[in-house]
Order: sequence, then structure tokens, then C-alpha cells
Amino acid sequence: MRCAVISRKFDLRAYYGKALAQIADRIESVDHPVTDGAEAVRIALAWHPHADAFERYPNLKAVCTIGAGADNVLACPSLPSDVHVVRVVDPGQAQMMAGFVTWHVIWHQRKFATFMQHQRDRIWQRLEQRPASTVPVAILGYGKIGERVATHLTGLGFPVKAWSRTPKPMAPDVQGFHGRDGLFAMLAETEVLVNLLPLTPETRGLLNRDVFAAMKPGGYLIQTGRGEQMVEADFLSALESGQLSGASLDVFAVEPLPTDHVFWHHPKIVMTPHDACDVSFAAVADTLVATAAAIEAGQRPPHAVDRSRGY
Ligand code: NDP
Ligand code: OXD
Repeated sequence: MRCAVISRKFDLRAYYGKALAQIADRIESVDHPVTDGAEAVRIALAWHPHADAFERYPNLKAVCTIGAGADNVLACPSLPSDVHVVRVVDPGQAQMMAGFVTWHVIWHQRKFATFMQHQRDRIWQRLEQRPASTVPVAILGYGKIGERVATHLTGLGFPVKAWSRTPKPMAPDVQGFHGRDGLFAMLAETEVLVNLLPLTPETRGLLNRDVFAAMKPGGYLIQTGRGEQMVEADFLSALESGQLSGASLDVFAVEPLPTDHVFWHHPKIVMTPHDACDVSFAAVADTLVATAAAIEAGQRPPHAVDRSRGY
């Protein structure tokens, strides 16, 4: 099956070339813009596609992303309404995210920012330490990744709560919340807030002054969802007032973050460049193969997002 490889931001061929070569007997990958045989293209591998990218492929049936979040493909104006959008679900990625989030929770709990400052100042000073059981963590989003993160943290003794759109069965020791009222009930008991939500019209701007104000004073934000979910001015005010004692930011409304942005040199912010975790090349290849098989069989591909709800 012919697959167009489309991105205006990354050289997907350079990154996923090996994975695409491994499945070349099943999937013929061609770089966008495909000039010869565009009508034979039935699937695409895309990440931040050009606004008009899909106009070229009249027989497109499915677009696969290279990540867990499909928002950048769903936002593409030329995406036909009847095309499936398929995201990657990779347990290895969830595991990597669990390690990333845990590192930042412990960074906050064990006061490593202060230790690093003391090292720079050559100050030998032990700090009062708190057990994990006294640091309540809440996770926004209890999906494939949020659930893995929650289980990891409960295993280390942190009290964990998680928020989803719909009520869901929870893993042992994870307290579940849902809906608007559930959110604020949860925040009242939250010191560390981890964002693992997909970007949808409902979650855009969700991390705002009301949310920060509802958390325990001196709380900590771990922002690994999408940058557009945070109101930057409200976040900076919460850091300024001390309502938030610090934050770890991995995702930003504009990526790469402009070099003159205040976040770069803010003393209470730890930053990474949207690198909290990665999907494996094998998971991307498997997603393409499974999608092609489903399309050939006239079925809905596994992990196709529900376009009406946006994830
Ligand atoms: P899933 O689709 O498996 O889970 C999404 C979760 O969010 C579900 O629990 C869902 O609720 C919940 N949710 C969605 N909308 C709302 C809402 N309006 N109110 C409350 N809860 C809501 O996604 P994943 O776990 O695989 O990934 C989550 C997100 O993490 C990605 O979309 C991406 O934005 C981000 N991400 C970031 C990465 C990074 O490198 N920084 C890497 C990977 C992912 P319900 O269960 O009721 O449907
Ligand atoms: C994402 C990813 O969705 O890296 O951000 O998978």
C-alpha cells in the first residue's frame, strides 16, 4: 500500500527511514508532495502536516501520527472528514513517560533545585526531607500513559489521584475523579499536578488561574500534555505569588520555544524540549502495517481516534 510521508516540521524520512525500510514489502513510502501516482496514496504518515497537504491525495483513507497525541493532524485544514486519524499506542513510551514524571516528582519532593543551588554556592547543608506518602500527586488524563504513570508513582508510595472525562475503573491505590466538579475536588488535595491530557477544545486553556489557585499552596506543575493547555500569564502569576513553587515544562504553545521567552531563564522552571518520551520506531512501523491491513479489509484501524471528541 502506498503511504505519503508528510511533515512541515521534521524530516520524517531521516528519522523513520530504517523503520520504513523494514516494512517496505508491505508499505511503499513516498515523500510529500507526491507528484507521480498521488491517487494511489491510501495512507499517510504525518506530523505537523502542511495546511494543504491532504488536498493532493483523493483516495486517502487513514493518516497515522508518529506520537500519542493526534492534535496536530486533526487541526490540519485539508484533512478530509471521512479519513481515519490513527495515533501510536506504545507501552514503551508510557513506561518512558512514567520515568520522566517520576524524576520530576522526586526533584520537587527531595528539593533537588535547592541542592543544586547549594552546590553552586558550596554550601553543605542537609535539608528536611519528606516521605513520598506526604506528597499527593494528581494526574490530569488517565489514558494509556496517565495510567502507567499513576501505577509507577503509587509503587513508590505517593498518594495518587487521576482525572478523566468519563468515570473509569482505577488501578489499586489510585483515586479517580471526573468532570468539572471532580477536577476541583481533586485539586484541593493536590501538591504535584501532572498534565497528560490530549489537546481538545475542552482542554485548551485548562491550566489557568482557577486551577492553580485550587491546588495546595506551594504546589508543583509537571506539564507534559500540550502547551496550548496552559495560560502562560496565569502560570507566571502563580509562580510569582508562590502558589506554585516551581514547574517542569516539556511542552509549549510555540515549539521550538522562542529564544527570548521568559521561561528559558526563569529560576523556578525546569525545561525539556518536548522530549519527555518517544515512541519506538517499531511501534510506528507496526501502526502503519496494522492500519494498512485494516484499510484493505475495509475496517476501522486500531487506535483510530474518535474525531468527534478530538482524541
Ligand atoms: P489517551 O487518549 O489514552 O488518554 C487521554 C485521557 O485524557 C483519558 O483518560 C481521557 O478521559 C482524558 N481526557 C480527555 N479529555 C478530557 C477532558 N475534557 N476532561 C478530563 N479528561 C479528559 O491518551 P494518552 O494517555 O496516550 O496521551 C495523553 C496525551 O499526553 C497526548 O494526547 C499528548 O498530549 C500527551 N503526550 C505528551 C508527550 C510528550 O512527549 N510530552 C508524549 C506522549 C503523550 P477518558 O478516559 O474519560 O476518555
Ligand atoms: C506526543 C508524543 O504526542 O511525543 O507528544 O507522542
